[in-house]
Amino acid sequence: MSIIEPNSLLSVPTGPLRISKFPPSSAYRVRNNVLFSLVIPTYKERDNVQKIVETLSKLLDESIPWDYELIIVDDDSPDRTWEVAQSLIPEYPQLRVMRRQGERGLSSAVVRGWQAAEGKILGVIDGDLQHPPQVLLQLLRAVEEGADLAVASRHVDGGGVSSWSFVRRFLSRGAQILGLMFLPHVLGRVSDPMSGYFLLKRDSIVEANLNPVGYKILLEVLGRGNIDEIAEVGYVFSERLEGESKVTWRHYVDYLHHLLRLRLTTGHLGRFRQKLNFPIVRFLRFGAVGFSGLFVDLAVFHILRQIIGLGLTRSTILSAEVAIINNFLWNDVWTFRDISRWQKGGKARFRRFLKFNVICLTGVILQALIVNLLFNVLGVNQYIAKLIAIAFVVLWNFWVNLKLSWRITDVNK
Ligand SMILES: Nc1nc2c(ncn2[C@@H]2O[C@H](COP(=O)(O)OP(=O)(O)O)[C@@H](O)[C@H]2O)c(=O)[nH]1
Ligand SMILES: [Mg+2]
Repeated sequence: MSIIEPNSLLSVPTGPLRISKFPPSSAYRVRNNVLFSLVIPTYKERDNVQKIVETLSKLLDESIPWDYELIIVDDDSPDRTWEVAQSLIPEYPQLRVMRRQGERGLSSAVVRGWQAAEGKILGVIDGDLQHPPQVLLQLLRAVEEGADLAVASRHVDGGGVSSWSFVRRFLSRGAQILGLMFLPHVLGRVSDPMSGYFLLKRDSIVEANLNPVGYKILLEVLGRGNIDEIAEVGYVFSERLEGESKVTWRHYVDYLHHLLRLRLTTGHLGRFRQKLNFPIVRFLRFGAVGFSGLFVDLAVFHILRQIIGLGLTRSTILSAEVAIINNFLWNDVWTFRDISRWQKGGKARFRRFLKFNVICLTGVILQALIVNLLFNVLGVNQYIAKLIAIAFVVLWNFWVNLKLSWRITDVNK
């Protein structure tokens, strides 16, 4: 076994974004689990990192000495924030640092940090000092006194935003109202669902399939966690002194995407879909890809026949194959993206492609059999027979590909 330096970087958890009941055994620290793990996501915060670590360590050393850990999750910042953070470890032994290189994004950074965390209480705070550290102790007390979740809120007594422009205030409130209309059972539970400063009991999100996009990790926790009691503590979002905000228009689009995803997978609709146990969204994508394949098939067929002058049979087979390749690629990068992400490499992809190909070709044979059966034996009109056969084969293609090509044991809609 190799000996790992005490101030080496934390390894980045891989696989689904799920928090296990028991913390991971840490390779280089022999100690009991700590009470509280606070994740600090950073991206280009080199000038803030020392100050935030210093302030938080001082605060927590006074209230729960040795019973906490600070986990900086840096997304491989070009300003090398992770390196600055790492150099602080000797001085702040409760600090751990993760440098993520493959994935990016605030919400998933927080979940990756929690996955590596040892605490029974998990938390998140911005790394730019806009979240006042003192509020942390109030949040901690609330969870220790029984709350499943304690949220620092700008919209209760004592809360506010210090220097936001009218546009940002407007967008923030607009986003909240839209979310309330879309997902009242999630956003209606707290006064500031956009807050990025909160603590929760590990048990309340254990084994939930977290699937966050963008910035709003609290929505994910509220939507998928098992949360009864919620506490809120007011805070004023202060001005940034160093570095700059990473919020762009892209984050508003991500937010809409996130709302839609939560709408489809939580609450009544989510429960209905769970009972139905059919991956509807995936199936719709598969159908859309199939539809695109139809046009590819026809276009290639046209080129081969009219421009190249190839024979009918060859053109038919070749154009069908091009359509199959088209469909495979779209399905691989879109319909089944979440699965293919974990089976990287050209070889694995090629294997998926071969299976996809065989399954689709089997589908064609199946179609011929069904049409024959319906038309010749049962006397069904030939077009209706063809339509029934297509519907059946699309389902067949989808289901068998789901189970075999992109092998999936746990359907995470
Ligand atoms: N790891 C990680 N951290 C991020 C990312 N985007 C933003 N952050 C951090 O998340 C916190 C809040 O981001 P910020 O841009 O200040 O958002 P704002 O305060 O709402 O304007 C800061 O600590 C950022 O460094 C990201 O993609 N990955
Ligand atoms: Mg900020």
